[in-house]
Amino acid sequence: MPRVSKRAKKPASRSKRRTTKVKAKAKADRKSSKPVVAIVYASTSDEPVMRECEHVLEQFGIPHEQHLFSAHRQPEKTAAFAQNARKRGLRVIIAGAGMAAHLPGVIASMTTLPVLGVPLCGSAFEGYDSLLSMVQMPGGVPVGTLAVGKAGAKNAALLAIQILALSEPGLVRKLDQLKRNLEAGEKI
Ligand code: AIR
Repeated sequence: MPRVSKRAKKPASRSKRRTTKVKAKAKADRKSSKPVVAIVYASTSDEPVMRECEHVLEQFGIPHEQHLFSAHRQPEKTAAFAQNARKRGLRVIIAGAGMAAHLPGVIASMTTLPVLGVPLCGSAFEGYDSLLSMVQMPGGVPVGTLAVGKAGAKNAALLAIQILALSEPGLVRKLDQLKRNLEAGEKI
């Protein structure tokens, strides 16, 4: 009589199969260098600070894309980007703007992807105006708002990586290493 192993593998549950599929897709997207994070900013004046996002994403090998458009000056381009972002395979959007900084909020109103806002300074109010424009979103339309300026740009990229790390264990190892580096006194 054939012996039946007690440890015979049970078929994976539907949710487990789906999680495995999502993880495999995330990994495949990263391998194919398909952008998973978009960095958007409203003016060339914002570029030097928003470059900090790019540096961090590059350190972690995250495929990303950049766009320059403003919710006020190019409203249709902003809408088209937000409406197509998920279909194009993006997973997180980082948007930076100064003054009456509506870019992340407008994008967030047209997508269900997580949107991270970086308030930028340069106006008479030194970023306080853009901080309030982003952080004071009405209920139902969240924008994860970071600090004003360079620290916010770096942290937006790190937070985007932490979101991606929820389904990519390889990124968790890199984030743990960053914590050790910070503890040893290194700066990002
Ligand atoms: N801005 C441009 N369109 C909408 C907004 N909120 C912001 C830019 C920049 C500031 O206005 O994000 O920080 C000044 O832009 P510019 O192009 O006049 O130098």
